[in-house]
Amino acid sequence: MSSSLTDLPVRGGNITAATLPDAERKGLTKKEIAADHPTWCPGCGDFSVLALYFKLIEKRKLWHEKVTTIAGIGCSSRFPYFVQAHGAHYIHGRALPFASGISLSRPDLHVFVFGGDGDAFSIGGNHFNHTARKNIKMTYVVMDNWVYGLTKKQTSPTSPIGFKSKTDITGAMDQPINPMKQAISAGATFVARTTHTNPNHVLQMMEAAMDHDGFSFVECLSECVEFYEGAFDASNPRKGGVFNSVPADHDVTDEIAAYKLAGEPFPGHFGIFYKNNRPTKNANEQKIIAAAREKVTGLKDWQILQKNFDRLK
Ligand SMILES: Cc1ncc(C[n+]2csc(CCOP(=O)(O)OP(=O)(O)O)c2C)c(N)n1
Ligand code: SF4
Ligand SMILES: [Mg+2]
Repeated sequence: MSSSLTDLPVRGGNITAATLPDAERKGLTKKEIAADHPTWCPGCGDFSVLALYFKLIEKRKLWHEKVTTIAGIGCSSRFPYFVQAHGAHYIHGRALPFASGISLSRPDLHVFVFGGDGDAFSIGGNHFNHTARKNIKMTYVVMDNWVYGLTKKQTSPTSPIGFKSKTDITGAMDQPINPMKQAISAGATFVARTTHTNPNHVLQMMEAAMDHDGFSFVECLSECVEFYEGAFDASNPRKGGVFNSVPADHDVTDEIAAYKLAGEPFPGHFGIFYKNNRPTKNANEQKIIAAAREKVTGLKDWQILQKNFDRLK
């Protein structure tokens, strides 16, 4: 543990415990990791995702200086405000490139990105595809509420056909994106689906995603009680719906089988649909860096970089 972290300022105090060996440090409590009081509407599904993120941090002893929480813009993307750790509330749709830079330059960090369906699949749609295909190590949880919440009810890329909103007053007419199919076909190496109404399952999925070495994507249904109330009732046993886990015999390495699962009509299944161990961009880049270092012993990193820039002149 680097002693330079001792005085690292964090809202609410300094990380004094960071000087202890890892084994002697206690996991953070919810009190230590919770920042501002969430400003979401009472009953919003996003509360439960946040509470389970705190649980994950506590359970896995992810200390302040080892975790970063990034988001774009939207109700769901307010997430980092409410977490007492390093992070950023970044530009709408641009959370993934920002998080990619962090992941590639700081392999010691757990990089988590949270956001909404609009942020992920509208304005951020291209970034989603490229981060997935590059397999950059991070966990991306999309809190899908099938609507733009923050801007007060516009059609989102996941809104079902017929959904009436301020941008489709007679009902949405465009084919919605299927986040699971999109993630699998873009090249995400971990693809899972969960819902805020099943807390244990959300925690399980986030934990499995965090342990995956690569780009892990979790679609988490998160109801917007203000602008799309009841959207997910059919997946909630407390509202007369059904919560079906991914069948026990599903082979998570079978891309075609995962794609088929993803194509089932709502409420479909919940769990890990797909997983593969393709090398990450993080690992591939490290190989190039190591090879470059071998060739130019005795030079500092910035001098190697400078040499590369000079070659471009
Ligand atoms: C460049 C840019 N375009 C548009 C907006 C307006 N805007 C803010 S959030 C948002 C959509 C949010 O929807 P979603 O990502 O689904 O998040 P939710 O609020 O539903 O959680 C839009 C269009 C913006 N802030 N920046
Ligand atoms: S508008 Fe919807 S998504 Fe936004 S905080 Fe309220 S309930 Fe949640
Ligand atoms: Mg949304």
